[in-house]
Amino acid sequence: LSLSLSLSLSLSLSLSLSLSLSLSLSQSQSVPRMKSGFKVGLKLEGIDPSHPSMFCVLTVAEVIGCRLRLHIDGYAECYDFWVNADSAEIRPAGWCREHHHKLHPPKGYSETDFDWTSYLQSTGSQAAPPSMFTCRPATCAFTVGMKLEAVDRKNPGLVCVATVADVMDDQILVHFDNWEDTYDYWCDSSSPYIHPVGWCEEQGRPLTAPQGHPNPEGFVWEEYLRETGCGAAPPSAFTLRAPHGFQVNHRLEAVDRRNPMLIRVATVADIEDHRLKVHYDGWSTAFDFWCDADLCDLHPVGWCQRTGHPLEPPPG
Ligand code: MLZ
Repeated sequence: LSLSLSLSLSLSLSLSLSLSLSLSLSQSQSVPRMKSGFKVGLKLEGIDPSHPSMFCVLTVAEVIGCRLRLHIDGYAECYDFWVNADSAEIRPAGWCREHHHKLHPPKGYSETDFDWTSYLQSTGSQAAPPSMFTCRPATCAFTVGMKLEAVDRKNPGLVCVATVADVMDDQILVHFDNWEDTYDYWCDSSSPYIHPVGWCEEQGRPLTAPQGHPNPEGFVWEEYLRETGCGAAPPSAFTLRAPHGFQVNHRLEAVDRRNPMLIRVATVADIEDHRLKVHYDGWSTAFDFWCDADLCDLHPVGWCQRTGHPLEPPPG
């Protein structure tokens, strides 16, 4: 009796733990509603993770559960990357043209002579049908060209002058004025990293002027907006999200950062309002890392089993 009592106790405990965890998870982290239909060889369009401003021609190189390894056509395999099949960053062939985004063609093709129909024919391949992509009808109040103040996520101590460089559904591409696109990132209107014009002044924090600004210490928004002929993003467009619900010691399943093909048993080691520190169970704390709570590579306990993905247990 005591055994079955403690068993059912621990079962309900783990149930309530995973329940509280799934409440704090975003759509991209939970078990997808549909089984993914992606097959090796199918072609598609998507964002190059090392150049977030670029949409590229991609091929499915490997499928594990509902995760895909994508190859950037014409480029070395070392640029391959993993996404969830329901990622917002992948789109069917023809999406860029239809939505007026520039498509970066495979190496060896110029922008003007790339054409999906002849490319599929000459490579003897097929495009992933639109029905395989998760549809995202959401919108946002930002438009391309609007200015804002944004955290440079590669230098998180800096809040810098930035511009909405692109919009896709409810996501905006944050670009830092006069910097290369390697600092760019996609986020939605509830991101804790973006603020309206004037936020730094209000908070008594320094604002980093655009690179090469003649007087970076004396940067004045009014002048800059006039000079660039741009408008500020309206404060109402920003919708700060609630803090996440992760708690220290919550268990989860997390993609291995060094070998993103693998998913490991992990534990929440520390928390902040919008971030958490992930520890891989059984590994040195030297591998612990801080990430945003909405990172697509974090999943609830049971996710691997339910999506047909191997789970790396703690070593030993
Ligand atoms: N130390 C770096 C900071 C770059 C900051 C860019 N912010 C968008 C450099 O000067 O290269």
